[in-house]
Amino acid sequence: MQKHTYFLSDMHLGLPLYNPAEREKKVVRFLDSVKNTAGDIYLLGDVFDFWWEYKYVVPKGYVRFLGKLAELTDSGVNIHFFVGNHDLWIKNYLAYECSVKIYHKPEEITIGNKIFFLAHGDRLGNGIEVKPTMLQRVFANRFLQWLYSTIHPRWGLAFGYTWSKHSRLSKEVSTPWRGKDELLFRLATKMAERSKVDYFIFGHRHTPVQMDLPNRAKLLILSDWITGCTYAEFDGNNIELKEFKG
Ligand SMILES: [Mn+2]
Repeated sequence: MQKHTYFLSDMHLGLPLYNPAEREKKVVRFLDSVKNTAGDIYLLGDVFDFWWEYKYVVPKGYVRFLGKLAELTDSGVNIHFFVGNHDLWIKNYLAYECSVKIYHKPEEITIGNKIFFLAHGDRLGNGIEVKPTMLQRVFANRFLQWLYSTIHPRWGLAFGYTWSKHSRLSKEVSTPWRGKDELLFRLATKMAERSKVDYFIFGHRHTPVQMDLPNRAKLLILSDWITGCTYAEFDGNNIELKEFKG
């Protein structure tokens, strides 16, 4: 049987809103439901609402989710983890403990006879990767990351959780999709005109969208798993946005 490929994003695990325990269980039920059909699973960012790992310490929680990732990779499913703007500080713990492959940049990937352009969807613009903002530069600065790591987790993680929750509540609660005015649509259109990419798949916008692009390419935006649960499934020939009903 031809194995299928699945794409999901923006689970924001740990966000203390809309029943976080049930959200984690729903994601786990989804992963369990595809374990026999999946060859590859792509997690396209903001899997965790906030993640910071220290040399000997990782955040509490997520045991069902992490256990399911390990179970799937142990059984031969490839799990790919693109970091988002909420979990860009993922280092090597998940790769080591759950055999997940971590990506810090957008990637062009061939699956079957189709070409996919995959990214979380932040920091993208007409020049593909746009100049980071001041805050993004601070977040990505190695020295500041090292400095932050020296703060005791009691305070380092507490600060991170507060920032993350505030950031979600203040500006990132799903805003309506503006169609052809959206940056991700314009970027994908421009790329589709001059590349062989078939499918552009992003998260970040928290609202499911499917739009046609030049050269018969398609743009797919995944929903979050806070209030929705739309994922994309590729069967080797066709791709479809689907809602998880489990
Ligand atoms: Mn998000």
